[in-house]
Parts: sequence; C-alpha cells; structure tokens
Amino acid sequence: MTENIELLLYAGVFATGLVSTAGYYFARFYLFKDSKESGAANKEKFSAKPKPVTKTKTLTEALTKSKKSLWFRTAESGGEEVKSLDELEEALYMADIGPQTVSFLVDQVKEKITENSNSFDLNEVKDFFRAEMLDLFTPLEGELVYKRALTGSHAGESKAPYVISIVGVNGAGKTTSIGKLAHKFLSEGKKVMVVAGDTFRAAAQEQLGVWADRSKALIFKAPLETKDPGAVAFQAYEKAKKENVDILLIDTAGRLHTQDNLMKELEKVQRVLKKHDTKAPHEVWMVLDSNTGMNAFFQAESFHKTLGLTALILTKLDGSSKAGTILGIRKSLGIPIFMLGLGEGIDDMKIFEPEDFVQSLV
Ligand SMILES: Nc1nc2c(ncn2[C@@H]2O[C@H](COP(=O)(O)OP(=O)(O)OP(=O)(O)O)[C@@H](O)[C@H]2O)c(=O)[nH]1
Ligand SMILES: [Mg+2]
Repeated sequence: MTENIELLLYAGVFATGLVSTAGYYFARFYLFKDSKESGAANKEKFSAKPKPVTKTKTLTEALTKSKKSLWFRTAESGGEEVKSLDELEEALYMADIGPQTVSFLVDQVKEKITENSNSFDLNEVKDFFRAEMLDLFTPLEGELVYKRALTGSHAGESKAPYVISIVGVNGAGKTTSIGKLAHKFLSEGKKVMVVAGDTFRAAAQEQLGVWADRSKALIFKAPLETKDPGAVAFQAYEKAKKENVDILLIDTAGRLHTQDNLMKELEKVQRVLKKHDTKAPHEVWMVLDSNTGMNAFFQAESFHKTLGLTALILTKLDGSSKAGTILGIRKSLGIPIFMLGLGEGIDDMKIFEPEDFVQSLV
C-alpha cells in the first residue's frame, strides 16, 4: 500500500516536471520569439522618430552646477557640504566670485553670525547670504534696462532709433544674444533692425543674417566696399531712421580688451554715431561668457573704461559652474546685469531678476 502511494507520488512529480518543461519550451519558442520580433520592430519605429529637441533649461536647472560649487567642497576635497567658514571661503574663491567680494561676504558672516556662536550652521549662513547677495543688486535691475530699451527713453529725439551696441570678446555669444533679443523686442511689437559691424569676416555677417531670418528682424547690409565699422554703423542709423525702426542692434567683431587698436575702433563707432544723435549709442551692452571666470571681470572692467558699458549680458549659464562671477562683477563694477543666456535657442534667455537668481543659487 505504502509502495503504491510512493509510486503515485513519483509519477505525479514526474508528470508535473514534464508539463512545466514542455510549457517552458513552448513559451520560449513562441512567446520569446514574438517579443524579440516586436522589440526589433519597436527599435525601428523609435529610430524613425525625429530627434528630441533639447529642452530649454530653467534658471534653477541652469544654476545647479554653480549652486553646488558654492556650498560643496570640490570633489578632490571630498565633495561634501561645507562645514566651516574656512571651507566656505575656499568654495567661494573656487566659484570665481572674486577676492574683493569673497572677503566682503566672509567678513559679514564672521561679524554677524559666527562671532556669537561656536558652531557653523550652513542653513543660517545661507539665509544670511541670500540677503547679502540681494543687496548687491538693484531691485528688478534687468527689467529696468529692458524697459529703458523698449521705451527708448535715452534717445535724443522722439522717433529716433534706440541704438544698442553689443560688444565683447570673441565667441562670447554676441550674435546669438542679438538674435534672442531681436526676437524678444519684436514680440513686444517693436520694429527691430540688426547690423553686422564685423565687416571683414563674411561668416560673421552670414551668421547675423541667419538670426535675422529666425527672429524676422530687418537687417542692414552695407555696400561691399564699406569696410569701416564706423561707416557701416553710420549708414545703418540713416536707414533705420528712414524706416522708422524703434531699436537698432549693432553687432561688433569680437576683440580682446588688450587689443588697443580694436578697442579704439569701437570708440570710433561710438563717435561716428554721435554725429546722428549725440546720445547714441544709447546702450552699450557687453556680452560675457560665464565660463570665463575671473577673466570676465578684467574684460568687463577694461571695456567699461573705454566704452562706458550700460549693462551686462551673461551667456552660457547652462552648463557653467561659474555663475558666482556675476556677484563679483556686479559688486566691483556697479554695472547692472540685464540678461542671462541659458542655451543656444532663440528663447533660451532670461531677463535678469536678482531675487530669482539669488533664490536659485542659494
Ligand atoms: N550653451 C550656450 N551656448 C551659447 C549661448 N550663447 C551663445 N552660445 C554659443 O556660443 C557660440 C558662440 O556664439 P556667437 O553668438 O557666435 O558668439 P560671438 O560673440 O558673436 O562670436 P564672434 O562674433 O566670433 O566674436 C555659439 O556656438 C553659440 O551657439 C548660451 O547662452 N548657452
Ligand atoms: Mg558674432
């Protein structure tokens, strides 16, 4: 009797094994084969899709790296959050805030926080920094510059074009910023004209032409024989006035602040424009690549001395870890920050808002 039960049990186990093995191979042969086929089909369908367009970064996303560089030690030093005033001071230096601004901020922390307490509370320091950083700026300073340009409030006579000269070193993002700005001003119903002051580099003029097409701005093309940037600007002004243009954006060739002859050339462009309107150019905006670090400070200082900058544009903040540079430049030079470049697309820009900037950075 027991033997019979054992036999039945063995038979049962054997039968179950047989059925599940057969089931496994059946499933593997039919189902897995199918899923492989549909996988290949999906792959084909997927690759046939257009490439996704790069997402425009928000200010908070763009400032992630900069924020990390301010409040965390470098990877070589452990990469943890700063835990003492010394570590914070080092992080601020590494973020290229500039020695003058770093010592100002650190002295303030020493005086107002750490003197009365033995421990270093980073959250308390951050709250304090928010207030101190905000103090470096004028409330809504980017917006004020923007409104100035929109209303043409500096122009010598009504109906005269508001002339904005865009300057900076090579590759800082001048032409791209002009494209973005032309688009923005046009969206406000302004009549916008752009002109390439770089008369020697054909590519520079073509590039501005592409941005004029994209933004639907008018473009002034000087006769081929006109090689002097001053003469081009003069003629562009005449044309802009005739066509009732509201805003004339002058692109200029990139140059280093140390290239005296090229800096003099920009001075001459300004002098020539004054023959039309003694207040022109009404704005001189310098474009700075925020990856440049401390060099951006020296460039801005020198351009300001020669040309009298009225505002700064900081480009390539997406991907940069040096947004702290803005604090140093702003404190030392006192020139308002107008616009931030957050990518290569026509909408990848933001009018600078101190509150927003400080909130995203701290
Ligand atoms: N990621 C990023 N790239 C930018 C930004 N602004 C400009 N660029 C890129 O920087 C490069 C140089 O930009 P341009 O606008 O040609 O610079 P430029 O100052 O006119 O250069 P030159 O006329 O040669 O002196 C281009 O590849 C732009 O796409 C920005 O805000 N973010
Ligand atoms: Mg250019």
